[in-house]
Amino acid sequence: MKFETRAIHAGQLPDPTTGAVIVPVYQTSTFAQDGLGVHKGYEYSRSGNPTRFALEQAVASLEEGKFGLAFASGLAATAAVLNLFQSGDNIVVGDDLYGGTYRLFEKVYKKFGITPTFVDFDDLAAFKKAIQPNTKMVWIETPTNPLLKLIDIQALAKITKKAGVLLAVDNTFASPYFQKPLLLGADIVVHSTTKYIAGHSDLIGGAIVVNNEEMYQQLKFYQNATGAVPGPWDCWLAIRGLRTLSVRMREHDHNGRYLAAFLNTHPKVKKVYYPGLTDHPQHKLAKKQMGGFGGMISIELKGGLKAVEAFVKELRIFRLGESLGGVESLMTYPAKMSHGSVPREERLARGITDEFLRISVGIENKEDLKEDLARALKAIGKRP
Ligand code: P1T
Repeated sequence: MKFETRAIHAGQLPDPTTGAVIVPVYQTSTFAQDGLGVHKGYEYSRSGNPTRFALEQAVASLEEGKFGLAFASGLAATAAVLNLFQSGDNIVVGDDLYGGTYRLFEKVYKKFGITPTFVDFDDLAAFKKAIQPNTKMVWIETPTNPLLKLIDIQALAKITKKAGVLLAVDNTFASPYFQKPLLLGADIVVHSTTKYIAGHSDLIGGAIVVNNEEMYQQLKFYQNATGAVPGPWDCWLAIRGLRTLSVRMREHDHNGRYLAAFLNTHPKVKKVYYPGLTDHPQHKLAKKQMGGFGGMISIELKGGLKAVEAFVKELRIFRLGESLGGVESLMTYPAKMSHGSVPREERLARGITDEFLRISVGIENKEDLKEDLARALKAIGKRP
């Protein structure tokens, strides 16, 4: 079955007890047992819940992986992956990534002896060089948050396989509609389902997809043992969202291309970061590795913080806020929002300047979105 069909049917068979076409919200903490140790596959909703299981199967199917696991947030999913390791282990991490993921590596797991080595994302050889005898995993996002850099997953997977380490890819920005890391050789895919998968900015969730059964069992153990599971309602909303993932992603991509082209020629914009632009350094790779370029655009304005302030004040359709991947357009200021947890020097060194903005292009009418941006850009440099 093709992607669009799997999105609507995978893991979503009619309910066995009633025939309900839509997976029910199994809003229950526990399940009655017929006798000691005799049950219908579910015992307690932290260890397993039918609505969650439907979501887990659906996400696994979209990633063309064997096993899926759902979590209470993207960071909970990332933490579950990190629980696979122990003190003394090293993880090589691409240096452009979500600020919260950076914080989890740097401020939480590091103190337990799992050390991250951050490497220059632009350099495949740097990843190879950074792998030490105690390295257990390479962790990347591609495209990255927020600089929208890409890395060749297939080439990196060759390096990690040869070195005998795992490759984990946070696929949140591309979504499985545009990119399937497991098919390119990755071992673990992680999602913040909060974003494109659920797609409506109405829940926080995460997911992991793997092909290796032993690893799945280990991750499932940590899912239950640490307990960061999503509730049935959030799972239901995520399922409802992912059924339209293909339709939404096509629109995000369509609007993204349109607005990136507009911004790229605007005199008040210093720089546009969008893999769909021919001047993006990894445009060729984006065409090879991804099925589309998506709806994430980052820009640098001319005129510093003052310009940013004037610009965001004039926006009417774009909402100023943290997050991405919803049907509505959002404007994020990474320095104070998504990457507020990255130290200032570190952030500036990576190119996330004080005039840097990240745009999550929604699926509203593209002309309306363009007009909104154009009006707000016009306000830059005007006396109040
Ligand atoms: O917010 P949560 O569901 O826990 O997901 C964390 C996360 C993981 N990976 C990527 C690539 C992400 O972008 C995020 C969350 N990002 C934001 C909230 C943001 O505004 O960038």
